[in-house]
Amino acid sequence: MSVEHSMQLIRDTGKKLSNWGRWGKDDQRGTLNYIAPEAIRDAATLVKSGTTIRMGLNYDSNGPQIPGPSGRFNPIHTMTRHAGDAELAASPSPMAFGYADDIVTMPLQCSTQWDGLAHIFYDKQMYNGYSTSAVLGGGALKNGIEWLCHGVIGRGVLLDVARHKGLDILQPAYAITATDLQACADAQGISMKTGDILLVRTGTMRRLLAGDRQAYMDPASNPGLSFHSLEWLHDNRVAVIACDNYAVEVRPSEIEGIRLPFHHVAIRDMGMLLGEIFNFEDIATACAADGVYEFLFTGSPLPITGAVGSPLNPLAVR
Ligand code: UVW
Repeated sequence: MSVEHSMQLIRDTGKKLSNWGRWGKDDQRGTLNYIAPEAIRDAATLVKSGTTIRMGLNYDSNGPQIPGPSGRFNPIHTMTRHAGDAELAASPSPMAFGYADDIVTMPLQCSTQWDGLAHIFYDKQMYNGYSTSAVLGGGALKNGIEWLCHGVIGRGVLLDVARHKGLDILQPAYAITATDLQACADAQGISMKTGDILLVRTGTMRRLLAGDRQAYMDPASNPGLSFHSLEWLHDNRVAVIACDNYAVEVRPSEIEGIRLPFHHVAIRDMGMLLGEIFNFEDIATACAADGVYEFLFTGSPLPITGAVGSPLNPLAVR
């Protein structure tokens, strides 16, 4: 297939699954609009014991990034005031008061993150038809991540595809199909509902947790969502998808000449937030132990004005 043919497939799929205008011509929240207040109320009833399980990584130098041409690196945390400061030591407060301050320098896309709706564009347009001229050096004037800060809370559903297939980790470059998602949901007793926050486990996070960044970040062998699963997400009115790999979608790309075809349609045409580099190991263990794969999910982005992504601390509350 030529790149032009590949791009035509993206455009045709994008048009078919498009949500542009569905929530009005000024919308900047995309499929988060699927999460109605009733869905959040219902999700709150899933809290039985009050146990919280985190699904993100710590932001530190042990992150997944291998510095290279992408410009992404692991977080750098610097203290600007601390207990050892000469200035503080020289003039101790009579109240024994002291303080510490700090700065973090990090690409917003370097670890557990949301990819926002201004992160991906093609044919000079982004979600809801906004022009890419609204995403220049000053940040995103449209579809900035701050528009999503009220809403990433609702029913979280874990589809543990790796476990469903009897594997610790899906095979390298395995593309998770719509059939896989449905079979896994059926086996776990899950009926998808409008506005679900879908979490898909490939198991590949185990590579990173074992210290193998190279294997975790390898673009030649990453299991993830197939481009052809997008229709299933659309039909099931999924609000958000997050995965334990680094790009949600399978790598290498299934579509010749197009690096991130799933991103193209999910973010730009459907208006769907993508969650990357999530850690589902603990939640998967808890779900397998009691057979309950649904819970209250919370994980809003930071309201960084004009940002195209954000770190977060995703939690499952059971
Ligand atoms: C790109 O690499 C463009 O995106 P992501 O971080 O979403 O994988």
